[in-house]
Amino acid sequence: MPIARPSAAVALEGFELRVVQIPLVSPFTTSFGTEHVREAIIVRALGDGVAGWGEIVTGSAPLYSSEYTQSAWDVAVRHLIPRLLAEPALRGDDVADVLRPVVGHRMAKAGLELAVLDAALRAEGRTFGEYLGAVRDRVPSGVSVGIQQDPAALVRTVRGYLDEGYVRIKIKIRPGRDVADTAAVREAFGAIPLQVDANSAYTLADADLLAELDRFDLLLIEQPLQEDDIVDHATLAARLRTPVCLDESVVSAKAAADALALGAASVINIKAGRVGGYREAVAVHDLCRDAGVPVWCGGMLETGIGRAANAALAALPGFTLPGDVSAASRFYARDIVTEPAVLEDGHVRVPTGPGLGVEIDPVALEDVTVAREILRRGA
Ligand code: NPQ
Ligand code: MG
Repeated sequence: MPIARPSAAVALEGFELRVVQIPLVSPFTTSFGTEHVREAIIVRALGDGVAGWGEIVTGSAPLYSSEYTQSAWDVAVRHLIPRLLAEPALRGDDVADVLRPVVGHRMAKAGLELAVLDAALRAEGRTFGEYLGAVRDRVPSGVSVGIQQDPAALVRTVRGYLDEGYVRIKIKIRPGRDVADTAAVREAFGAIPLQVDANSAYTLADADLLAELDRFDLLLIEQPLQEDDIVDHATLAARLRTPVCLDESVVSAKAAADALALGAASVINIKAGRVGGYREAVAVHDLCRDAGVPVWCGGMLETGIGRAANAALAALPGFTLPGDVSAASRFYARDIVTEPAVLEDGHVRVPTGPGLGVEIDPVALEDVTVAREILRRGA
């Protein structure tokens, strides 16, 4: 179901951008590196009497994708925000079209779109979930577990999350930390819903090794190969019993359709930042639903802003697998919203207030802000 009713238009007066650095409760190790601090960009869209919040989910270095803090900041300041401020009034629905001439930079675009949508929906008194087409008031919560010191430490960490109530475990893998780690979790916890994420760490030459994971009855293997290895993913998928899920490769609804047509994936991870916005994320959802392909909502270690948006997105009907929408406490001791997402009976609630339905804690935000710039119309 495409978005039924467009958002109201906002007369934009400017944007505030902030770089934030938020300490993680524990280091998060993936095949591309270890993070101790989450760096991200917080966006505030300033309208006539309304404001809205967004989040650009880039990290400090171009390791997960080509975008990173400084690239997103630069393109937002020099190219994206000037295009938005050139519009006398702008609906959230039209942000993607206005920004379309700029190639790529999808995370930057998505964060700006979210801020405009939040402002418009707050002004209307409509929730982000209603706008997107959410059909649930809470979503099942999975957790993404980083690579640990050794398999024994991984089992201890996973046990902690299972005790908290997370309904699905995803472990990060990389060459040398794959079969034994997966085996340890499967042996320790039996038939729990379990999947693995390689973040592009393998090549097709590793197909025999990856086929060893077939014996663990995984829900899926996420992004084993490089972002543009669509054909190799199709070749690999034909050799594995484990369903292949794409993350990094799915940069648009068109990329999702192409991957499905080629047999490169049978499950898709949807992240609004990676596809350039929430409207595009809904388009990916819609085409997968029409094709009978299960989707789930990915995570980018969002603050309470992006996390609220993800909870709303994950409440759409096609999200039939638990996502990486965890409680804020999975990553942060102190969030920048007044009511951080909590885990209740293995679920995270979809906020019910206008717009994103979360309020910013101004002191917490100020404490993590390391750079700030305000761009005004006509300035
Ligand atoms: C994934 N997320 O599904 C991503 C990877 C990821 C929750 O596993 C900074 C920038 C930190 C980008 C951490 C999860 C990041 C990041 C993880 C991306 O592949
Ligand atoms: Mg992933």
